[in-house]
Amino acid sequence: KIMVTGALGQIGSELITKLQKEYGENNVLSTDIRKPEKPVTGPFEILDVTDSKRMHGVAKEFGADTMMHMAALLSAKAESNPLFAWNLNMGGLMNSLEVSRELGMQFFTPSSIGAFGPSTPKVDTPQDTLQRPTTMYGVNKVAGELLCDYYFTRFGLDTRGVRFPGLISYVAQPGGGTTDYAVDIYYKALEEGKYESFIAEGTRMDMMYMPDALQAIVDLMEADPAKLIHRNAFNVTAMSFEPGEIAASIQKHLPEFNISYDVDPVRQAIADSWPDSIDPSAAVAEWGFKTTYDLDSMTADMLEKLRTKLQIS
Ligand code: VAH
Repeated sequence: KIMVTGALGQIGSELITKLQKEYGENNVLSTDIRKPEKPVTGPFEILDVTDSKRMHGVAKEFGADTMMHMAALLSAKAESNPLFAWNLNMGGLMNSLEVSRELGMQFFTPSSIGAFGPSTPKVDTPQDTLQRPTTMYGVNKVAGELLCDYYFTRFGLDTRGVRFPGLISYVAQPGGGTTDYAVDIYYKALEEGKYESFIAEGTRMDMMYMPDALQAIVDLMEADPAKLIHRNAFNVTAMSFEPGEIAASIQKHLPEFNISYDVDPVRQAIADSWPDSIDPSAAVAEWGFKTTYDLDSMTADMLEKLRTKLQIS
């Protein structure tokens, strides 16, 4: 029985559906700080992850044996409110680790390519390397990776996690991220036939289509623990592209589409501090990580699904 925090977020909202399909609707408890706008399937509880008592009570009441902690403030939002980001990201993580320890739950939370900084090797970033991020989000992610490792070595908690790249999806829009341009561009391509990118041309970042990200979570959580050398910060990625390349991929479907640039210095600085492409070989070797979508197959699927969602022929 799996409890998910941040169930209404960009990953959470699709993770719920994936988990219900894999394990049954009533075995997945969705929690989030806000009420769902439209009814969600399966059990739902309002939960502010900084409220440890309520988190413990909700987990115990549900009989959860697995915690997937997805509630967090993303990179750009965290930069605009670093103290709040620290309290939410680290307070929420500590609470979810403590509740998982007290109730003997298996634990998952994602890290990010944001856990790397400007002094990290930028191309084929290794699994084990220098991590001196220059954003509050990155500080939270590095501290989170270390905290999850600590709970494994000190308390034997079965903590697992991946460093996600930018995630692209059509269900719930990301909120306050730096890679969000790669989601916005598909909406704007269909709605306006053009997109003004806040990330500069040539800014290469790792990305992954949401279906592959969700499968990675399930595969890691079901992996044989004896085979895991790493645990809480597996590099995972499907592709690496810069705005011009995703624009070209869209133009194969919408030849009139054009991209222009109005760079946001804050999010550009964040993007510039991250790797260009990371090396996922440890995830492949230790738990069979694989992806099925590349840029062009993702673009085809995103445009098709968004035409339906946005009611655009
Ligand atoms: C962000 N989408 O932009 C998130 C993610 C690697 C990017 O951490 O902050």
